[in-house]
Amino acid sequence: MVDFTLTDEQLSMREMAHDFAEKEIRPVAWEYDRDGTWPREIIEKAWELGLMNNHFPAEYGGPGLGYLDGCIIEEELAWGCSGISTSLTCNGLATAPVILAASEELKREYLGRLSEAPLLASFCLTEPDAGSDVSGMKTTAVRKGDKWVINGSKCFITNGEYANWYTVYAKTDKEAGHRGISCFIVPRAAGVVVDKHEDKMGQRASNTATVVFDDVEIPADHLVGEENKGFKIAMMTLDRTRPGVAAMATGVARAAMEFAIEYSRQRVQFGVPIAMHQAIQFIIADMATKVHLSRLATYNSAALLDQGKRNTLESSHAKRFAADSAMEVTTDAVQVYGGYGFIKEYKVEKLMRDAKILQLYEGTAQIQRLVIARETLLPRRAEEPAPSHA
Ligand code: COS
Repeated sequence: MVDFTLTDEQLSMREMAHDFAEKEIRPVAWEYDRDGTWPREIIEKAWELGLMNNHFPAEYGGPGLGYLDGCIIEEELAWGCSGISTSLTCNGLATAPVILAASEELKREYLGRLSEAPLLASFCLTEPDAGSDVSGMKTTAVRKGDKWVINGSKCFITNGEYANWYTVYAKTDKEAGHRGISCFIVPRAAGVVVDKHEDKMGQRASNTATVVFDDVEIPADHLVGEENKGFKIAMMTLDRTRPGVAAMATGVARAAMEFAIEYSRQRVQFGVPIAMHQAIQFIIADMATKVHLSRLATYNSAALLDQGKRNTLESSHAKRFAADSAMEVTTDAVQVYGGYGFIKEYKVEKLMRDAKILQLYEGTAQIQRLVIARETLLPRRAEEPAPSHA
C-alpha cells in the first residue's frame, strides 16, 4: 500500500525543524541575502539541536535517520531560507560517499569530527571544464609510496571556504574515462587552498568557493572505496542527495505560495482583494498542485532509498520536477505581487533568485532529463536493486 502518512516522530521532527526555520532562519534570511553573510551562528545552533548530520549511523555519532526523515527536515529549513539550508545540509553531500564506501577507520575519524563539533565538509566534484561531464575532470591523484599526491582545482564548492575536510574526486587513470576516477578524503590541513569566493545571484547566505590542490599529499589509506571506482560512488551519492534538493525546492515553492496567498488576500484592485479574481486563483491553484506533487515525488524517491531500492529514476524525477516547479512558482509569486514583486523590499524577489540554483546544482535540469530518458528507454536499469557498494 502507498502511504505517506507521517509517523509521530516524523511530525515532531517536522515541527522542530519548522520552529527552527521560523525563529532562527527567517528573521535574518533577507538581511543575510542582502549582505552575503555566511550563517556561522545558525550552523552552530542547528548542530546543537541535532538538525545537522542526522543521517549518520549511531556508531559514528549520529541519530541514523532515514532519507525520508531528512527530506521532511530539509523542506522546513529551506522554507526558512534555501541559502542557509544549503549551508546546513551540505555535510550530507560530502559524507554520503564516505558512508557508502569508506573504510571503517576513515568513517570513525571523519564522520566523528563532524559529530563531535559543528564542523563542515565539502563535496568536490565539479571543475571549471567538467560540470555535467564528470569524466572530463583534470584533477589528478598520483600514488607515491604511502601517499597520494593531488593536483587540480574544483569550483562551485559549497562551504569550500570553511570546510574541515573535503571529499575529492580525481583521475587515477587518465586514459580510462569514467573508469579512471577515484574518490579521496582530503583534510584541509593537508594544504588545501581556497582561491575564490563567488558573488552569487541567489542563495547568497551560502558559501561557494574554488579550492585548489597543489601537490597536496594525503595518506594512501585516504582513498574512499576502491581505486578507479569513484565515478560510481559519485553517481550513487547523487541518487541519495537529489531527493534532499527536491525537498528544498518544495520548501522554497511553498514559501513563495504562502507569500502570494497572503498578498492576494490584502491587495485590492477593481474593488476586491485580488484573490477574488479568477486570474489570480488559477495561479494559486497551479502553485498548490506543484508544491503537492513536488513533495510526493520527493517522498517517493526518498522512501525507495529507505527500502534499500535503487532510486536513480525517481530521484531525477523529483529533483527535476521540484526544481522546475520552484522556479515557476517563485516567478508566479512575483507576478501575483505585480510591480511590487520586482522590488527588493518585497520578499518574493529573493525566492525567485534563490530558486534558480535548484535547477543547476547537483545536476542541471537537463542532466536530470538525460537520466530520466536513459532510465525510461532502458527500463531494465531502473529495476536493478540498489548496489550496496560501488
Ligand atoms: N548508480 C550506480 N552506477 C551508475 C549510476 C548510478 N546512479 N549512474 C551511472 N552509473 C554507472 C553506469 O552503470 C556505468 O557503469 P559501467 O562503467 O559499469 O558501464 C557508469 O556509471 C557510467 O555511466 P554513464 O555511461 O551513464 O556515464 P556518463 O558519462 O554518460 O554520465 C551523467 C552520466 C551525465 C548522468 C553523469 O555524468 C552526471 O550525473 N552528471 C552530472 C553531474 C552532476 O550532477 N554534477 C553536479 C555536481 S555535484 S553539486
